[in-house]
Amino acid sequence: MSTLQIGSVIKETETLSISSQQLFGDFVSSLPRFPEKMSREQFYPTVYRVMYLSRQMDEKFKELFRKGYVKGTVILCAGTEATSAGMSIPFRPGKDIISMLHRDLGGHLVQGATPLSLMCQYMANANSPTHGREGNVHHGNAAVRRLPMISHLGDMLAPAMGAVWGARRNGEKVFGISVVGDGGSSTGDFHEALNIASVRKIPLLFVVENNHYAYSTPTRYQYHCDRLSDRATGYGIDGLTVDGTDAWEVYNAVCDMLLAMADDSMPRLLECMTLRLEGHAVYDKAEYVSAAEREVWMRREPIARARNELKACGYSEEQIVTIETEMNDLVAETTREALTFGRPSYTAHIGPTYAPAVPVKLLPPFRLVKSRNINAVNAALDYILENFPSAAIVGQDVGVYGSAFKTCKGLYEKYGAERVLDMPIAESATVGLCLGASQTGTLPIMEFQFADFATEAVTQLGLNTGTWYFRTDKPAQVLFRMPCGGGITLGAFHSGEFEGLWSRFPGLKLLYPVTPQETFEALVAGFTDPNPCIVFEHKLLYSGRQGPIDFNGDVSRLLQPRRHVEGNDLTVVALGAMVEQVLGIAARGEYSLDVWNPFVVAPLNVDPFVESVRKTGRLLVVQESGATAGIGDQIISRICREAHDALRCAPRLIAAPDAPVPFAKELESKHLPDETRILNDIAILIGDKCE
Ligand SMILES: Cc1ncc(C[n+]2csc(CCOP(=O)(O)OP(=O)(O)O)c2C)c(N)n1
Ligand SMILES: [Mg+2]
Repeated sequence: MSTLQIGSVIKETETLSISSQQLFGDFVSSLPRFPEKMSREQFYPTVYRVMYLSRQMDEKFKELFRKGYVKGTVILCAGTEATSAGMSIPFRPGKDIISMLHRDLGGHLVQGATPLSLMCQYMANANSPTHGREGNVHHGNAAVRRLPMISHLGDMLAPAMGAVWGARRNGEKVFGISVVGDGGSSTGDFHEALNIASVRKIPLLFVVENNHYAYSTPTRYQYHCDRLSDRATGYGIDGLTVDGTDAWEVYNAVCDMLLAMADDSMPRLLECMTLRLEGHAVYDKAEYVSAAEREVWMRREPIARARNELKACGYSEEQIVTIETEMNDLVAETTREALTFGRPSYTAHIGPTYAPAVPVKLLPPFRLVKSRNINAVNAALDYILENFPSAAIVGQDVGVYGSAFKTCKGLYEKYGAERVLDMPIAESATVGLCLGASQTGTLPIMEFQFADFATEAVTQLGLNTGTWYFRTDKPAQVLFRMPCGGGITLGAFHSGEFEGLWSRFPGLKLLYPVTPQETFEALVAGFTDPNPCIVFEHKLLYSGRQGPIDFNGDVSRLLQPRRHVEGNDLTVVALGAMVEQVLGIAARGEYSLDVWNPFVVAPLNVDPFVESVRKTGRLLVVQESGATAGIGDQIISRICREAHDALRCAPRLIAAPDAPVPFAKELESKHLPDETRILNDIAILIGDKCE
């Protein structure tokens, strides 16, 4: 017989018929969660089991690392167990949003990650929850709201905040917990997320695991305030510092904060003063920690403290050893089983980077006899908000003001403050908010005021959002809008396109419409696509030519390159405002041009261009940005590789110089490609030199 105490309930089970893993699963699923709270006597046997297991798994990971079964950055949790287990127990698995850090094995265990799944993750074997795609500590289960880590410290906070926000918008009374280290608390995203959570009243518990070091850097070189929790005051929220080696103190603080959050729905900041008893990772001997410092730490060693508390609660040495033996058996059984799984294979386990298209019901048709692009954007946003109740627009000045280019005009009045939200100047955390919200039933649309400012969010958008599907098997459906491009004398920081930059991040879809019809379709298709999509809206084209919008309600075939003019002598692929320049030339009828807008800039489909080049034998690509790392060179190199036999001469690229976009009109107009340059290249390609 084996005894298992959960709170006050004692279960007796036949160890012969039920595996240790199953027993532990039962234990976790019967843990009391908020608003239930355990007494001290119930708490210690519960938490000790988790803490002890976490430490034993740590030891096993070390051993497996030495033996070569575990690779990569093996980050150990020794010293953090009381904080990790104590803070996580109250949260409701599958309901509340959980985002933990690399030393939170205990937290993952009480939130339902099985020891076997964790062991397989560390071994990166075929049974690993990320299929071996992601690093040891980057696991989670987005399907049950346990969001995975990425390496970039601080960037997990905003998605957790967004997931709480997204769920609460749908009436779910959920909370969230998101963990950061003392080191991570210096990142911009830490501050951006705290600020947004406070402004928007999002009940996320921010926990700082302060273990006195970030890698080798002591906290005196990281911040200059007494307590990190003091920073809460600056955001108008409550903060508290507790002894993170005392599980009961951590647990009580979290329970109290949850009660308070249920009352006022405000976020809270909890700093847990904890320990890192090993080096940063297995390869680090932590020689920078003095013997004296370590000796002080060891007096607070959390497992020994919890063991003593267990004795104080009336547990005999024999009973404690029974718990420890059960956990040792569990680790042994788990290791044995984990070692039976094979290695992942590229074909079976790598998985797609993009989420497959999901059938979207036929939407209502939409028609406008005449529109400019600016109205096309407004009409598309209105159409989306009207037809998708879970859609919400976030961005700077999108509310009453109607956004910088007035593309959101009237939407706030029509749909209200819960669906059109002004955001602080915090692009990175706003992207994170959108990513998180996409996981809990909200469909966010984020407007960047200018495409240039999206560089503030490269990690959140390019790395976190872009790789989300690959890492979690769950789509991240978010539409990002980027007003872009030059030609209106706004200088180097308000004229960029950056489509080449964003094309370097697999997982993102980039759409670049030109006409009002394309603009409407790009926004609706980008919104309904299960992947994160960026729509580039060229600012010069906002007030460009008028055209009709005739959308039949079918989004299934919109993401295709668009041919604007059919011709036989030269294939011209152009982007953004350059399409209009080329169309002006084509309209004069002097040359027979086959003019294309790729429309989907990434992932790039060059098949129609290849077909066109097979007809014309010549290729010109025209883009507004500099040549380096641009889409133009991507198109040319792909066509050279795929249709070199059809090319009668070398393709040409027209691009701006690789230089900042200058401000003065006279300078900018020379910087950007113009009709003269395009005509010149057309003449070269179609003329005698290209026979
Ligand atoms: C943005 C970023 N910069 C640098 C790193 C490299 N790095 C990984 S862990 C670490 C130290 C983290 O310290 P802390 O946040 O205190 O967490 P702890 O490891 O102490 O739990 C550093 C510098 C990173 N992961 N992310
Ligand atoms: Mg630290």
